[in-house]
Amino acid sequence: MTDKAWAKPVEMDRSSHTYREIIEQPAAWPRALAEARAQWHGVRDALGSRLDAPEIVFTGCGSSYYLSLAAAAQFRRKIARPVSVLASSELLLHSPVAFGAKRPYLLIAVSRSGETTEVIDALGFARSQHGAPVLAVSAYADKPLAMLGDARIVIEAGQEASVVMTKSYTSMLLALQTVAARLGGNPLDIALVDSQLDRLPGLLARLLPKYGPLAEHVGALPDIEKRIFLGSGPYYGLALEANLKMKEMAIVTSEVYHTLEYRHGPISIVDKNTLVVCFISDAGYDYEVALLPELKALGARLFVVCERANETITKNADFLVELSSGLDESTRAVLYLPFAHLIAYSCAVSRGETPDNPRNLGQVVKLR
Ligand code: F1P
Repeated sequence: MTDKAWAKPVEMDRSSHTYREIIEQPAAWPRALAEARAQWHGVRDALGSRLDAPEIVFTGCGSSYYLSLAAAAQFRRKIARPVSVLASSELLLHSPVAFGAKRPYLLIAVSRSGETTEVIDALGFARSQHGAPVLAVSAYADKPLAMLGDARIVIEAGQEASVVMTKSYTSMLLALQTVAARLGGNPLDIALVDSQLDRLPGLLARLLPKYGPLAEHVGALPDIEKRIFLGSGPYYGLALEANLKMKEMAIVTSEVYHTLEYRHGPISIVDKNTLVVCFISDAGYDYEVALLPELKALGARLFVVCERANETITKNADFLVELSSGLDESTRAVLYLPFAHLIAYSCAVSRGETPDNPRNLGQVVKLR
């Protein structure tokens, strides 16, 4: 059952800009949605019929690669065309085996900074070798990526002082959900999606005070040695990002899998010092929930985020976030991530790390 010890806030330093950027997501999201909607007409005018390319390819690095995976899942719900995702280095260096034969597509290049060398070089490769038009998605208008794109969506609400991406990821994901609806082209669906996305900031504003202390308590648990993140479908890109936050902020090893993949070998390491963070979907609900008692039987501590908890979840989740959003699994996807941000942040601070200055990391990877 849920550990009530978390009811009192964890004593920790919250003065960092990383923490501030995590908790200001309810304020950032309306801005991100407004920025995306305001720029859509410019994108449509700049790309014209090139928006109707037979395939869409996302590319990015690090968090922006994981964001691309999450965004692609959103796009596949709204458009009938193939949507592919490649880490920028794969597109740039291994396209024959990573992408396949040359074929027409629209490239959507994602980068918070707009300066990551691999993304910029991948844009140049796609343009010169594949003749692909490019939609750039970034937080900065005056950096190379946005300036090189044939069109751009700049989400200034995602601008961060932090090295690690938090609100930038969720803000750009919301922007891409806004674009996905518009590419679908149905005015009624666009209006419905916009109205649903507009509910997310208020939902998070309610959920953060309710469950944030729980996440911070879990991050600070002293006897956790292994940390596993599980997510599938629209949540796999989110689970990858949650895992990266844990690595980047807390400087610990952690692992991430498609939820049901976990049984196929990696589950062997689970013990009483293992925390498993599970992002429960709607489409996979019964199958994903069935894994929980198996993990508990092996001694794992379970942090479960779901829309609604059934009896199995309530019985097996040590720590439970029930979103009760009233939204479908894809539309509500961003709501899962802030709790993982707080788990990672709290774990970092409890281990004496400084998330504002993570070891071995810089805000941008430049190769020259
Ligand atoms: C991509 C990235 C980040 C990572 C670090 C280095 O940045 O890999 O995901 O956390 O900051 O850069 P960007 O291309 O989205 O600016």
